[in-house]
Amino acid sequence: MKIVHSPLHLGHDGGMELHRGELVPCYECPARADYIREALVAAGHALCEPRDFGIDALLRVHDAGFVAFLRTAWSRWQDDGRDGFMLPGGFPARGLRRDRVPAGIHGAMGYYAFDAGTPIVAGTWDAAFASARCALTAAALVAEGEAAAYALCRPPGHHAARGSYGGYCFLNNAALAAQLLRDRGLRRVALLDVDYHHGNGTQDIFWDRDDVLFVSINGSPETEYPWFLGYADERGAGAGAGFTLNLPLPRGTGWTGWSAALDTALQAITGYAPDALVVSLGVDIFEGDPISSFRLCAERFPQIGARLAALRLPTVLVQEGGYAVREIGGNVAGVLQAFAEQAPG
Ligand code: Q9C
Ligand code: ZN
Repeated sequence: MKIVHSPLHLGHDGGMELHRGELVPCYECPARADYIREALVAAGHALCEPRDFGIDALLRVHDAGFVAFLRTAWSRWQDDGRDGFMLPGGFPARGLRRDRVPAGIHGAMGYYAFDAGTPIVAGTWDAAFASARCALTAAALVAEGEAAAYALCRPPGHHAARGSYGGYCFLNNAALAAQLLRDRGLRRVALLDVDYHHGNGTQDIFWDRDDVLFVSINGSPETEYPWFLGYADERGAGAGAGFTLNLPLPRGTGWTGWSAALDTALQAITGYAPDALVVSLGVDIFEGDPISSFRLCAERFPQIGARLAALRLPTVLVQEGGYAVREIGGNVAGVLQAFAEQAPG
């Protein structure tokens, strides 16, 4: 199957994240995408570059002010005489104003970010925009008749909301893919997020809509990042009431619990009778992941792929997390296997 990927991801590198009280090199590193690309090429998949899309494509799911912030953040940081990497030092939490975007770069960063784990460096905007174009291109390929396509996105996207970034994510690649499918005439899109972490950004974007069903299997926010979204009682609002489904699971969940949640998720998707499927494919559900706690062994990934492919829906797979760098390529290739067998080329 077609793998859409851009080398521009390499520019998003060198930042540090605040992780459990320490500044450490980001777990979300360039080698992740390199290992995935190598494994997929070795498995016979066809690499292609993303097409051109303009900023307007991003504004289908993101606020203009937010996108402008991301696009200009690094040059504003440099104008402030700084180098290295950007992290915020404060956020508009309870009791603070959120109706004004501060004029200075430090305040603006705290306004748009929601954690101190998502550094911006010189190449971040080009990488994030290219990552978004990969997802948009994969969705366009599927809208044009491919049975399935995979976007090798880096940086990932599912934590990025309409107007905020965090969790290693800047632009919501999967949401952009789902929106493009809608804009190309597919009437109902199901978005299944299997990343270990809850896709708070995707949920935010589609919260009040019934044309995109958001289903997530995620570590319980009681103990897991992003902590403030991803509970089972979040079901959507307005026209979107009933079109969000979260299936939170406790730390340490293994295949029995996870695959039962997948059954529930697939049942909800089938009941929705969508015209297409977008998968937020995080492989940080792997037992060897350094920042996650589910216990799925490598053999489970082909099984997951087979169950997704069995839906027989036009499918856009979008890379999200996965930080066990040495095993990441094999795990992603495992998921894609059944799709490739179904639709060669
Ligand atoms: N400062 C994805 O898998 N780690 N993102 C917590 C808090 C954040 C994971 C550190 C994990 C984000 C796409
Ligand atoms: Zn994750």
